[in-house]
Amino acid sequence: MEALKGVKILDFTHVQSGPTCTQLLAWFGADVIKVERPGVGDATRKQLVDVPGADSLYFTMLNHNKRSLTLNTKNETGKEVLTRLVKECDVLVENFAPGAMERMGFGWEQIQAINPRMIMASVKGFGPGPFEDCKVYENIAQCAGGAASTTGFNDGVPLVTGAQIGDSGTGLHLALGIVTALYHRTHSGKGQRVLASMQDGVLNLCRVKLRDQQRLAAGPLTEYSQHGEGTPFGDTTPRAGNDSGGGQPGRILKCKGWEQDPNAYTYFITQAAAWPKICDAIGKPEWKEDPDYATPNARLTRLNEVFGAIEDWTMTKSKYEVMDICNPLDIPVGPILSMKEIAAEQSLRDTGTIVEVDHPERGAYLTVGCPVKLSASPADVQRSPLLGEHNDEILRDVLGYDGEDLEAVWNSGAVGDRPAQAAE
Ligand code: CAO
Repeated sequence: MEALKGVKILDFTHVQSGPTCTQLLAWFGADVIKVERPGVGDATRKQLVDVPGADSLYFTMLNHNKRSLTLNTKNETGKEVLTRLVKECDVLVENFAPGAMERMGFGWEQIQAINPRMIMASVKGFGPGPFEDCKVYENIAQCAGGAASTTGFNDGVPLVTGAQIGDSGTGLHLALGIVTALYHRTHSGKGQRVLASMQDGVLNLCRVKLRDQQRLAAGPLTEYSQHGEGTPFGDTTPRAGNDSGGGQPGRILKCKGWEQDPNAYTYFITQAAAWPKICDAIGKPEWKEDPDYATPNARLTRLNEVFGAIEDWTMTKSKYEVMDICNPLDIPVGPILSMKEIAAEQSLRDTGTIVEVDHPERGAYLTVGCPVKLSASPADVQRSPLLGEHNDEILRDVLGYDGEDLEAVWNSGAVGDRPAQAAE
């Protein structure tokens, strides 16, 4: 049974942040009606195109299980259709530039007046304040949310990360806000405004770095490699390279084949409890009792030497052999997996984390399925809709247009040109 069955989402999202959110809600069973500009659609349909003429992977991988309605919301009939949609739906989700919904005539006040039960959820780059009017993309959010200043090596430039913490991360935050507001509505009977700003979302994910900013007042951050290397700390949380963010030192270390394979590496954590087993495994049993190495505090000023010795050992093994040896010993390690390896990983296929989907324009492609698994409500990944694929179906079944009324909507141009097979 789909957990969100019966919940209708009016989906005005585009690009990545908003679509991630509504895709999750669709996987949990909501009916997601994606509204797009006639003849144009979500800009990502035609970005990073790999199969000429087909919707891009950028679009298809973010818009599964949705229905597509093309609607010009600046056309008078389009506004009437949109008003009916607002009455029918439970949640409106949007991530337009600030002020776009208001300019369309569908700001929070108008939405509440049309349907007091409606939840209106938005992603914006920034929350209220000096930057609230700015347009924002992923990497800007990573920079403004504190991630870039704390990512990279201490002697290098700030770095952005491949994990889309600004877009997909904020989409996740917004989805939680929406489900929470839906729960609140079950006893209040009222909708509410839900806002997830990308800066807030990134900062939430960088919480440990604000922790370290405050710890600096009490002295050097001893678990950072730069402490043992004798590099003084400044007055702000530094970039920590591949140091682990917690109290158990860790590093990325070379494994056998690293000279040819850019991903022949493992992450290795010197968890305190596992230290004796680490010493035995790497052939340094004397370090178990030696006061210079035996305790976590003693090791903090020797991390380069410690990890150097561990790397001498990991370089004699493949990243999978390191995993096979360390796991039974409760030593936390993890291989650096390439996207090629992840795509081929059978266990990820078995759990529905990697899914092969068929698409009428582009054929079969791989996507990432729902990352959250509900035991009674498993997600069934369905291909993304073609532009305007569900126009007739939504106008009839959701909004009750029929006969002349339906013809009038088509003839107004509000939903674009009628597809050849439907026009008769
Ligand atoms: N019918 C008629 N008009 C429509 C429409 C429809 N169905 N759908 C959208 N439009 C209009 C909007 O009303 C808006 O018009 P106005 O500017 O005249 O009010 C316009 O299309 C485009 O909106 P936009 O400014 O949001 O689009 P953009 O491509 O210029 O900016 C982005 C994109 C992402 C920078 C901006 O939307 C934004 O900052 N969003 C919030 C933050 C966010 O989500 N960023 C993450 C994006 S993923 O990296």
